[in-house]
Amino acid sequence: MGEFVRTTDGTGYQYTDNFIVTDEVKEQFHRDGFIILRKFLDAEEVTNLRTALEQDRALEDYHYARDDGQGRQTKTVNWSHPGDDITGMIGRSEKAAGTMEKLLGGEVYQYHAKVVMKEPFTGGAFIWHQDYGYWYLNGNLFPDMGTVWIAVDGADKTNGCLQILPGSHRAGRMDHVKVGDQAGADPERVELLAKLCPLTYVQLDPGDALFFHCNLLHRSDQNHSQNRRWAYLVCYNRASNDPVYKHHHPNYTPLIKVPNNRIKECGTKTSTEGKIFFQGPKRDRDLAIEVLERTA
Ligand SMILES: O=C(O)CCC(=O)C(=O)O
Repeated sequence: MGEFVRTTDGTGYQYTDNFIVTDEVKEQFHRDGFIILRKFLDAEEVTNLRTALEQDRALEDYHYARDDGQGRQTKTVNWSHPGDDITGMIGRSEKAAGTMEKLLGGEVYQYHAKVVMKEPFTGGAFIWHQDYGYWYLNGNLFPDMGTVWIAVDGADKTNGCLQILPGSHRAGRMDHVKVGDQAGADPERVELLAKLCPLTYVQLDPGDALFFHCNLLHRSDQNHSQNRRWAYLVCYNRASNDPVYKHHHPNYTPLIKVPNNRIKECGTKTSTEGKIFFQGPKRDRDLAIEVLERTA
């Protein structure tokens, strides 16, 4: 990296109630592999979400850690179905699910949701990967999948914000190889692609959201700062892309969408009801690593 560092500062759309996914927005998503919606959650919504997550016992009870290969661990809590609490209402909202449907071109369902907890001074790193690098192994035949990554806390270069290679999704799914304790995209390919798709730091304020395609290469650094970096992610799959293997994420389960005002109506409520948390040893990365080992 030279002195000049690309960031997403100043890019993206300001989300308002009138926001619609125009052809231009869709074109951008297909060209770059992502769009940013600033103030996707307004101040009240993101404050409620943060408060709810901070009070949510499930984060303590169900989180799991993975070695990041650099001496630290990533900390994540992951569940299958949207419930009726604030996390579920966000995932089921028109502005999240409806926007993703327009970007991916058809009905979607929640493939899973998660909170990535990058704590001050201890938060771990994620190596370069495509989500479809894992999800392909789960029997999702088409890359008709995407994630909305919502900043619960401010995310910048100092606390390990997401880094992306814009446009890299157009390279298609890449081989993923074992790197340390994680499965990451072939490092040589990543390096070559980074020359054409310059690395960009996704700096977001609380409530801002990144919608990204499942083949977009992304990673994030450890958190060496005093500022926590939590994010809430909802991953979607097209209804038409029902996975052909039974695995630890759900098959097509109709998503009951709700109007955006239901997010505020929820206040700071959280509930584990109907969510189905990952507790056992089968996680995306474990599974991916196992499959890689079996097929190596
Ligand atoms: O939030 C991050 O830093 C990265 C999360 C991620 O890439 C993942 O959970 O697959």
